[in-house]
Amino acid sequence: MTKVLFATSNPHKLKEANDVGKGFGIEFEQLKVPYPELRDEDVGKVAEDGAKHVYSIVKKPLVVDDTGLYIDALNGFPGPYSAYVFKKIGCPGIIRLMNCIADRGAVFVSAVGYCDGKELKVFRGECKGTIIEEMRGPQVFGYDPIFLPDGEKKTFAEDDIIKDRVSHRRKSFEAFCRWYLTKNPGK
Ligand code: ITT
Repeated sequence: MTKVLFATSNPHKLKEANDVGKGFGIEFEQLKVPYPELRDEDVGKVAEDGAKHVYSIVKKPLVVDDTGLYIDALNGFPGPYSAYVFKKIGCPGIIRLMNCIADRGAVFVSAVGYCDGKELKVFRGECKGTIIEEMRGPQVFGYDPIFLPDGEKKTFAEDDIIKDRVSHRRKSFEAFCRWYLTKNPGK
């Protein structure tokens, strides 16, 4: 297994990254180094800045993941502020904000930032879906109980196999793993 450091405080992100990584022979190892998050509409910019910042501390190649839930009818809110908004109002607050709103479309965007001192890269993954009117499934990871991915009947919280198959993180980490193996053949 090739090991890659993953700077995150979030054990769910780590697990999901490793579910992707194992198909590529890559194991992500948690690095608990907090970093200040840049304020930008684009989680890609936040991830890029975060990777650069953590690299300047640990001086080893690493990835970070910044994720946002962009709700169409709320002009992309909470987007890059998803962590703050989740802490303040959680899923019930989002359901209330969407009360009587017919357009339930939303997209999860995950951006993996990689920095090794020479290269600074970003890999994005998106998953479109809808915000449902009540929470479904265990309240384990963020907005998962209110996010129904397009074409599925279960929320991300109700079915982690579906999440592993179609999620924003599956796509961003797959793109990273593919690129990383091309860059480090035989590793
Ligand atoms: P880091 O240490 O990696 O930054 P974090 O939990 O603070 O971990 P973010 O800054 O990317 O992560 O915050 C995004 C917010 O969106 C946070 O409240 C999460 O709970 C939520 N979130 C992120 N990915 C999610 C996913 O796949 N499903 C549901 N909610 C998610």
